Amino acid sequence: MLVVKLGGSVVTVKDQPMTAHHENIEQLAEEIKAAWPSPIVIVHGGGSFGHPVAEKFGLADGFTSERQVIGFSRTHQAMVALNTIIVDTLHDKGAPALSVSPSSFITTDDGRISKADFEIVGRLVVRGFLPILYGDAVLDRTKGFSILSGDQLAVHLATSLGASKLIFGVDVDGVHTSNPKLVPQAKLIQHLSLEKLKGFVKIGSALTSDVTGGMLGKVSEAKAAVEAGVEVQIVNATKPGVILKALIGEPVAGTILAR
Ligand code: IP8
Repeated sequence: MLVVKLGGSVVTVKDQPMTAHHENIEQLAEEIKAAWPSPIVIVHGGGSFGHPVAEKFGLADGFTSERQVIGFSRTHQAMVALNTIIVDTLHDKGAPALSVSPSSFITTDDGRISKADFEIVGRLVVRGFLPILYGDAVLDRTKGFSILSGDQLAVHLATSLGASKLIFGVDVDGVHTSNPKLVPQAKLIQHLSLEKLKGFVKIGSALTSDVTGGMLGKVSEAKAAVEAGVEVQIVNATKPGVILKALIGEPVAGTILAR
């Protein structure tokens, strides 16, 4: 079983509210269909759909006022809208994509997944479906609400379902020595062992998020998957052919995180 997390910056145009990146989605749907029928679960991020709405209503801070209830619904609905575009595109390519709504079966405790029955997702895969989940607004035991990132969800799915590989499709080639969007000399790190990974997370935490460009959060989440024996691969999903190669196990530029 393979779990693929498609980043919000891949499937949406990040600086344009509620704008899907149709070209990337079409390309990715084609590649996922080409790798079919191997057992695959897809998770996608929020990009310009979920994040602006969640921020507007301060959902990440938890429940603080009644007006956030509509904000929770709207955040979820923004994610459903993006999910529908992705699922429809996969259907057009002939893949039996099936939308699975995280807020309906996952709750968190202080932002971390505390209750979830992933068995249904595994059973859907066995029955021949291609489940498509997403980062979502979810109920939280201590905070009332929280925003469950697609990264955390993908790691939990991969470990619970015993996936052989977890692929993160992002908009850069992998983990670099610094943020490649800001530092042109940044070098790609092709392999990160668990030992190096721990050091990386430690060093990264001391730096600003500008330096790590969102990669730190991903790597920190991914650590749990690596510890559980799941190989994690971070690749550039905006480059045609890369996700297909990662799915069928062909060599491709990127970062491998493994024990
Ligand atoms: O983009 C968060 O998922 P992410 C989704 O994977 C929402 O962090 C609802 C903002």
